[in-house]
Amino acid sequence: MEGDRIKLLTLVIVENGGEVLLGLKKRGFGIGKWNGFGGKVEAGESIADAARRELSEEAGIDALSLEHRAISRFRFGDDSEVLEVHTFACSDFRGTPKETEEMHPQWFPIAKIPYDGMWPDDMHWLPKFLAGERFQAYFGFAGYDDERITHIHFAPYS
Ligand code: 6OG
Repeated sequence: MEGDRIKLLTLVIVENGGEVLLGLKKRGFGIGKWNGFGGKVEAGESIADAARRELSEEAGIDALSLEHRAISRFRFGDDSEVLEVHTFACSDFRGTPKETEEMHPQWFPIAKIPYDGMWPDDMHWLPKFLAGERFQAYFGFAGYDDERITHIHFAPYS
């Protein structure tokens, strides 16, 4: 909407032979949740470069290729800020995931992804994402202190 402040963020979902790498967030926004790896896009940085940097900082691995597959937008309550999360698939990387100050990484078979311990939007989009779909999504949350989803909308990727 007009007047919205857009905050650009990245998220990388690492896939390897039917398993997905998730990290248990040890601090900051989403603490205690399993998620992909990512964070804020810094001034002067491309979105893909930010995705690569955050993956390296948080999981200790280097992406050799990244595929931009989704844009998800999140609003909490009637806040004018919208989080715009650019989500990439990575199936080619160098290094072995290691625990960092921010994340405890772990591989999960797709059938055992811990949706109960993730952001509640994830169960709506991650299965599509892992099936190779590209999309845009919008999720409205009740508020910052109330993570119930009030709106969901999917649109074609563009
Ligand atoms: P830092 O603030 O730690 O980056 N993120 C979300 N991920 C999911 N799956 N659902 C959400 O629903 C999210 N909101 C934010 C983007 C925060 C990281 O968390 C992701 C970033 O990778 C609300 O720098």
